[in-house]
Amino acid sequence: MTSPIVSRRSLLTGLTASAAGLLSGCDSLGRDERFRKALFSAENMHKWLQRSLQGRDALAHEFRPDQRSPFFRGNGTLNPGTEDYKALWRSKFADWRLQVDGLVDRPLSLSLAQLHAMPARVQTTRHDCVEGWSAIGTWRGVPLKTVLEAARLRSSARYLVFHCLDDMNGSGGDGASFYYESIDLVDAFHPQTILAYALNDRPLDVRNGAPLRLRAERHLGYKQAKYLSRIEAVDDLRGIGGGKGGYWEDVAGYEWYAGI
Ligand SMILES: Nc1nc2c(c(=O)[nH]1)N[C@H]1C(S)=C(S)[C@@H](COP(=O)(O)O)O[C@H]1N2
Ligand SMILES: [Mo]
Repeated sequence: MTSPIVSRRSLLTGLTASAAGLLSGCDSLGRDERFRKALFSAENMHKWLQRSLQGRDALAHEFRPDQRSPFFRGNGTLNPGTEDYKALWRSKFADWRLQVDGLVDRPLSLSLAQLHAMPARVQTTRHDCVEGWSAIGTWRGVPLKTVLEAARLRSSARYLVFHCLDDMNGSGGDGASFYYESIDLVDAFHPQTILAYALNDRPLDVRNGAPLRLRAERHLGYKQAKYLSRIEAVDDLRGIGGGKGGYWEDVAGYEWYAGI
């Protein structure tokens, strides 16, 4: 007889194992593209497992400040390097603004000083990059929820798109392809989702996304958009970029839902 009391861990292990069993045991069915898409989307499975077992508002682990990594390395763009960005940097970002628009009743254009004046959250968390490295750092910033409430997010909004200042093609011209990412409303209103302007008690370095970056602590590194310029509220991601909700999702097939 199996005990009716099942720990969350053994339930998770069991479910994961049976999901893996299903996947490997259904090779012939798995070759049917439509069937696989409908039933065996690892992304849907992952999302379902994480949210049903941990709850939508579960917090990412927070560390003590003395557990920080001695150095928080940079990854991806280390400096947007455009003329626009250089000018912003020279002015110490006094001329930089964060636009908040799309499906909001009150579009905002926020300066760094205005963001600094809003209530802040501080969190020491671990950043996990899919390329195989992690770092623990202390982030300080404004909860995204606060900004969305100030902008009066409309009830038709379903996703927030984060537009960045770095052009991944480096052209800045017609072929410009700026980094972007997106999250849904559950993550947008999660208490650890903040717009961070400081790392380890200092203003963000250019390497780590100055002047402002997203921290959505339940997600992998590539969701943590750096060099923010605009937050756009939308009801559908298909009209943004290549339509998959993020730069790496569009160009390299990364999963949009990068929950950890
Ligand atoms: N605008 C922008 N944001 C970005 C990236 C990027 O290249 N451009 N790289 C992503 C990836 S893959 C990771 S792991 C983290 C790295 O953050 P860090 O440079 O502060 O370590 O930023 C993410 N956000
Ligand atoms: Mo990454």
